[in-house]
Amino acid sequence: MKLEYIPTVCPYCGCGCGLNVVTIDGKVEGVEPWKRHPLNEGKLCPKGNFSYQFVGRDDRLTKPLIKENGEFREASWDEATSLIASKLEEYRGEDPDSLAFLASARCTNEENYLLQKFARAVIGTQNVDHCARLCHGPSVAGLAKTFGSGAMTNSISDIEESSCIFIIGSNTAEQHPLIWRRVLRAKANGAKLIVADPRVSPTAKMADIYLPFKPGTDVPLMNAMMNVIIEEGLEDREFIEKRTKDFEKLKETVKNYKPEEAEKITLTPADKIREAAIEYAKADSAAILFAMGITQHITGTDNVVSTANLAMLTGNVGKRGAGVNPLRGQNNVQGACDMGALPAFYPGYQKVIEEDATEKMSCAWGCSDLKCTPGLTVVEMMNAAAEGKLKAMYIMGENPMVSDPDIQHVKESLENLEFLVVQDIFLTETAELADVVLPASAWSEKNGTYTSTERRVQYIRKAADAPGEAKDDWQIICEIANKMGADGFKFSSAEDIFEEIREVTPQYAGMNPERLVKPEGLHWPCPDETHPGTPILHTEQFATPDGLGIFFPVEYREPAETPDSEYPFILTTGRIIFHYHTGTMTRRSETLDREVPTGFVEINDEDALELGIKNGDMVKVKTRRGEIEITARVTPEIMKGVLFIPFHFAECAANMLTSADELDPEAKMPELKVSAASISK
Ligand SMILES: Nc1nc2c(c(=O)[nH]1)N[C@H]1C(S)=C(S)[C@@H](COP(=O)(O)OP(=O)(O)OC[C@H]3O[C@@H](n4cnc5c(=O)[nH]c(N)nc54)[C@H](O)[C@@H]3O)O[C@H]1N2
Ligand SMILES: Nc1nc2c(c(=O)[nH]1)N[C@H]1C(S)=C(S)[C@@H](COP(=O)(O)OP(=O)(O)OC[C@H]3O[C@@H](n4cnc5c(=O)[nH]c(N)nc54)[C@H](O)[C@@H]3O)O[C@H]1N2
Ligand code: SF4
Ligand SMILES: [Mo]
Repeated sequence: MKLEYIPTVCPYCGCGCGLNVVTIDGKVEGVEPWKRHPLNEGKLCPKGNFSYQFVGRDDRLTKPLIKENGEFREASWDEATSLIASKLEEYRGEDPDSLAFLASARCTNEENYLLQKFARAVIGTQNVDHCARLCHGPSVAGLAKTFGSGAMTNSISDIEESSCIFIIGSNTAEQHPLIWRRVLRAKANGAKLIVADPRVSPTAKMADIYLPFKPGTDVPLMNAMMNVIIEEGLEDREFIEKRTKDFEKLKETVKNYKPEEAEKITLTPADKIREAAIEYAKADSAAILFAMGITQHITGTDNVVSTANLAMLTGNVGKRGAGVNPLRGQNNVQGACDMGALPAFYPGYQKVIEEDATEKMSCAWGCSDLKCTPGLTVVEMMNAAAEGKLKAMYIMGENPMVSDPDIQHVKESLENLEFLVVQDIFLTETAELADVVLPASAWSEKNGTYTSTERRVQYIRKAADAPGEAKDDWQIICEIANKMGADGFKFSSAEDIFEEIREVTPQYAGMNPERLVKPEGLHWPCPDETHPGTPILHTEQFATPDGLGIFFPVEYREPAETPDSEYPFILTTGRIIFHYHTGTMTRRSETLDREVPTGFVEINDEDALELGIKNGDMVKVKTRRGEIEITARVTPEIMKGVLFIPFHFAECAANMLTSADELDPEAKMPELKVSAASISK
């Protein structure tokens, strides 16, 4: 018997915890702590602990599948990739923009880099996007506007040094458990914890100051906090003077948001707003942590801008224990964005609209027909497919039939395509609709790099072979590109691809195998091989052209839907600790599945009493898009008038109810956190 420990990185959330995969005679049998890993120091959350369980499932995809007369049949790699290559050539010949690509925050940097390169250099379209659009797109847009760069400003360990932590719209305890550990340590050292959330989430339960508030009213809440800070003279005048501009504009706007006025909109008691504002402003170093509660709105970018305004107002940027920290969700969503799997950016956030950048990339990739116009975003792709403008799609490692808003619309869109390729590790709800399904290897079966939420780039390591004929995503992309006669896809390893990434991505230029092999990895920006990496951004200057942070005042805008007599509740959606997104992995893990086998809707106990709904009853939840049947969880821990559904469960899918009609004008985010809904027995 041969026992091996292979150090690698957890495949789930953006914390980027290190763990050892344990193999017995080459088969994955478990995971063991990695004690020296700087982030998690040997600790794991339940998902990390059981992350090995789904890889060995016997329903893994093992052979390419081609659909014929509505049924899948097994095919050889040669047949499947030849078919795809000829179809893609056909659509490219008609119009490159009739094709679109979804990359994957579950895949490595190398794989995302290649998929966007394929879309751009081989097909000639900028239509490449991924789930960041439904996630931290507004963080990238909002922080680029204010700070000039859209990533977490500080590192995770740094949170421990905060004297005040303001968490808004993040259920850190359940969704980023190993960041939460640092929050608890800071608290044990005396830091004050302020949490704003419509639910008394496990995170909110630990707060020193809890601010309940109505979903979709983040802007007035934060404007009111800034109003108090300025009224009380607690702003950091020196920081404002030296490092920022347009403070007067902010002052003019927030003066109209007195806490008593804000209370009418947010339903947060005015004295609580005052208390939180003063606590945050008085702290030596105060950190803001936020996630989907802030971003998943048509005002997502405005909400993010508000967090940046608040931090600059109090001088809480560029120092330890402070900052504005969007907690990135997926294991490699930071990396997928860095690699340019976005329709408006090349690798390293070089803008598609800038001719210089487009010329540079054309030169690097040896192609001539790149356009300087951004391509379609996730929801725009679905709309274009429904309208027949998009003819074919290639989806690598995403499951929009559960994760995208308004699933009925997604289904119609995908069915309207002439040709759909899905590359996944399981036959998902989305793969069921494909013309060709390609089997990919999973995280423990390949080499490459992931970039965690704190911009830490780390190696993942192959521990065992993929099942059947499944291949690494990057190998599959290369095979199709080579069949199409493309240059620039003759790679023999993930390391080879990384060398090219370094050449075209300034933030990654200084990372080489000798440096990355260390357990600490490297934080970008790391511009050359002598550079130590950058755990804290904006210490001296912001990343804006003149180095100054910019205050952008924002006014309250209502969500796309507000409750009325027919749909009197606000439905919000999110996650729970045991499950991950569309459940393809956690629901195939027996330990996690046993914890929570299906979905539920949380409803406030007083609302439930009025409607005659008891805990455990089957209820119907309805919105203008559709309705689902689901079990009721009656609890005092959610605000009156608000419902909450975790979106992991296809049989009672929250996204049957959400809307894709309106989008954030800048980040194109749909309103996943607010829908008008009704509930009945
Ligand atoms: N267990 C687990 N962990 C995960 C994931 C998972 O699926 N499962 N997914 C990962 C990914 S990709 C992401 S993006 C992160 C997401 O991590 P989080 O953003 O922390 O998760 P959510 O549950 O979507 O939403 C967070 C909180 O927002 C609150 N909220 C609802 N409406 C509003 C509002 O209008 N304003 C504010 N301020 N708050 C509101 C909800 O009550 C909820 O407590 O988690 C990552 N980690
Ligand atoms: N209502 C509502 N909807 C939401 C959200 C919400 O809060 N509320 N949150 C949004 C957010 S933040 C996110 S990030 C998205 C997530 O949306 P998705 O990314 O669509 O969700 P996942 O379930 O993570 O899908 C990843 C897919 O990749 C596959 N996979 C895993 N590893 C590999 C691999 O190595 N190679 C390949 N090829 N495939 C692999 C998995 O089997 C799975 O099918 O959902 C969004 N949708
Ligand atoms: S906190 Fe995130 S990265 Fe760490 S073990 Fe849990 S799911 Fe994995
Ligand atoms: Mo996400």
